Amino acid sequence: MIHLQHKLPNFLRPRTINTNKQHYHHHHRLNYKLKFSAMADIDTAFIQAPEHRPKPKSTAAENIPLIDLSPALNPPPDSDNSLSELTAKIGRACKNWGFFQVINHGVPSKSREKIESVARKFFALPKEEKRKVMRDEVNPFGYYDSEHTKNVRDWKEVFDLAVEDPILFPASHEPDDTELKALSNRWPENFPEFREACEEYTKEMEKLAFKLLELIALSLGLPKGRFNGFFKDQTTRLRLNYYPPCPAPHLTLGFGRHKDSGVLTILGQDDIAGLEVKRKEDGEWILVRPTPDAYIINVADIIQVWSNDEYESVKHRVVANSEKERLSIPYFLYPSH
Ligand SMILES: O=C(O)CCC(=O)C(=O)O
Repeated sequence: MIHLQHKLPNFLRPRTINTNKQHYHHHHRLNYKLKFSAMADIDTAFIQAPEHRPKPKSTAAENIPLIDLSPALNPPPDSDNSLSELTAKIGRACKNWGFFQVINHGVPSKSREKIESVARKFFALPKEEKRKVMRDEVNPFGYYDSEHTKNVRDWKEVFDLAVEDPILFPASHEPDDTELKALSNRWPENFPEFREACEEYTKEMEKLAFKLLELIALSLGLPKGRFNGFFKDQTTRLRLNYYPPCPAPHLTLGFGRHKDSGVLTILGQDDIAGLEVKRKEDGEWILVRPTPDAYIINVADIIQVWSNDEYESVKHRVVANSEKERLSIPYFLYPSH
């Protein structure tokens, strides 16, 4: 009897997986996908086309700008100067990267620790428990474990909640349909700390989001409250992203390439790197190394419009990790529907 494994060329054998690009192109793609996924024992729905797979080694030589928000939150005596320096830094970061990190942002570390702790407990629950609060066709809030980005499945699980509860959404995608529907969050049973931690955290995020929005308005030479009027009946959401370890991180992504469609995003990532940002100057994917207690901010599509394309919404993605799980918590600021 012939052992299939012995017939496979060296680079296709288990444990000797070679991520060299040349090999990808030498083989018929479908064949390659099937063989590879069988060995790594993952569903082919997760496999990225070769050009979208992570590079064998991430570029992290330079990190995205790190900005200290204290001049805006605890203004020192010469606050005019330091505030204008701060807005200039934010303006440059938005223009050159579309991404930056903030420290001294005013969010208590206790709120962040609490939400991280309940999120980890939630994702550690048995699948049947998590599926009790599963998203459905009518209501997109709750748990979901088979998200697709650009038709490829992401190696992650998520939990979504709306900041305004209930939240008003158009009843259909038809442009002429003015009917609205009210949707409510779903909460896991017998887990009151989960809801409390999420609600407390979203309040902190909201304060930071409006502070950032004002700084961004100032950086564009606009009055600081220029954008504040668009948020009555806001459709802002918070998401918990859980990325389990993945047996084939060279073929998959935790979250495929995408841009955020809201106003801006405030992302808390744990200490496991995974987020990559497409650098504007050369299109390279740059790994955002975690900075303790910092938040990552990115310009999303609506700021791109509000700034007349001065600040562009930038593509990003999340690479998977073969050993470690990763948790991230984005807050997506959205105006009303
Ligand atoms: O997990 C991350 O670091 C980024 C997540 C993200 O891009 C998103 O949820 O839109």
